[in-house]
Amino acid sequence: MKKEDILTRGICFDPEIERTVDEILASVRTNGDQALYEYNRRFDHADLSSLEVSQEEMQKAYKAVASKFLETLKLARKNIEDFHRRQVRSQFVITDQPGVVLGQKITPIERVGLYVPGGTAAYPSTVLMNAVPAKLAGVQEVVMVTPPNEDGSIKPEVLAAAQIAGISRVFKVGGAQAIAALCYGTKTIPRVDKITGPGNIYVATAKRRVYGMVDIDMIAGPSEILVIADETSKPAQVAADLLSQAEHDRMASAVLVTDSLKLAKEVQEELKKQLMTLPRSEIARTSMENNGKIILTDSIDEAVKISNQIAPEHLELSVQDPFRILGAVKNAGSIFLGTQVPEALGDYLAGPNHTLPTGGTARFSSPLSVDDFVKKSSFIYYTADALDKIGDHVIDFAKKEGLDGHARAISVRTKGELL
Ligand code: HSO
Ligand code: ZN
Repeated sequence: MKKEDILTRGICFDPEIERTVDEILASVRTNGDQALYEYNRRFDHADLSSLEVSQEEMQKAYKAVASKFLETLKLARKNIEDFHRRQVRSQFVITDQPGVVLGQKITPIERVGLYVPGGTAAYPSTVLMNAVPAKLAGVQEVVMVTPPNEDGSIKPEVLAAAQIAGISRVFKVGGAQAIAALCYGTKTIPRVDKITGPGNIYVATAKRRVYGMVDIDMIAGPSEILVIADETSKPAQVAADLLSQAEHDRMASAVLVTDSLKLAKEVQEELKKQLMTLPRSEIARTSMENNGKIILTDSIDEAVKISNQIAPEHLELSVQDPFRILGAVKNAGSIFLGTQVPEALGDYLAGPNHTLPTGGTARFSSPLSVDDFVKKSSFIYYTADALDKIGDHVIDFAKKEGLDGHARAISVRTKGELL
C-alpha cells in the first residue's frame, strides 16, 4: 500500500448497494413489520414469531453468561461512566447587560436506536460504549437492533450488556432494514431521533441515506491503528498491537512508523511468528497484506508529522517519553501513551469511547461522546427598556437587508407603530 493510498482512504459507496438499500428502505416504509419478518427470513434465515426480545429471553441470557464476565461488564460500565460523566455539560446563562438574559439550554435527545452487528462482530463492548454516554446525557429511551441467529436467538453476552447498560428494548432485525425501521418506525419498532453504532456496508449506506430524517453518529469505516515506536519498544508488543487491529476485518489497517530500522525488521519477523498461532490469522493476514505498512523515518518528530497527515483512528505512542510528543499530535481519534498501553485496553475497559473517527475523519471529528446525545437551544430575554436601547440598530440592519417586516416587528414595540 502506498502512502498516497492511506491519505485518500475512506469509504466508497457502491451504486449497486445503494439501489438495494433504497429498495429495502422503501419496502420497510410501506410494509412495516411484515417487511422485517420477510428480510429476517431472506437474509438471516430466521423465521421469527416476534421481533422483540422478550423479558424471559433477557433473563435467560443474563443467567447464561458467566458471572465473571458480568463482573467484567460492570467494571467496564463503571470506567466508561466515570470518563463520560466529565463530558456532561450544563446550561449557561449570561446577564452582563441590564435587562438582558441570554443562555444556552441542553436537552437530551428523546429516543436513540443502537445498531449492533451480528456474527463475530456482535461486540458487548460496543453496546456499553454507545449506551452509557446516551444514558448519561439523559436519553429516556435507548433501544437496540441486532440481527438474529438462524434459530432466532441473540448472543447472550450482547443481551447481558444491554441490560447492564440500561437499554429498554431489543429488536431482532439487522442490516439496512433495521436502519429503516428505526428511521420510519413500524408497529413494533419505535421511530427514533438518532441512530448510532457500527455496521457493514449495507448498514453504513442505509445510515447515510436516512441521515436528515434522523440523526446518525458517523459513517464508520474499517478499523485502523498507527503505532509510532522507537527503539525502546518491544517488537513482540508492537506486533501484537498491530495484529489486534488487523484481526477486526480484512479491510482493517495497521501501520507502524518508526525511526529504528532494527525495530522495523524485528516487528516484521514477529508478525510472521504471531500470525502462525493467531486464531483469526486468515483475516489478520489479509488485512496486513492489503493495508499493512511499515514506514521508516529519520526521527520520532517526523513520525508524528506523518501520523498527523494520516489522521488514524487509534494512535499508539509507543516511545520512551510519550508526553513529550503528545502536544504535537493533531489528528487522531484516541491516543495511547507509552509502551505499556495497548489499544485493546481502550477497546474494552479504560473508559474513553472506542467509537472513533475512521478514514482520516479525525482531521475534523471526535470520538462518540455525551455531546452526541444532546442538543442545545439558545434563549434570549430582553426587557422593554433593553429593547428600546438597541431597537434602532436592529431596524437599521433589517432595512439594509430589505426586510421591512423585520423592522416592523421591532418598531411596533419600540415606537408603538409600524414603519
Ligand atoms: N477496535 C474497535 C473496537 C473494538 N475492539 C470492539 C474490540 N471490540 C474500534 O476500532
Ligand atoms: Zn478492537
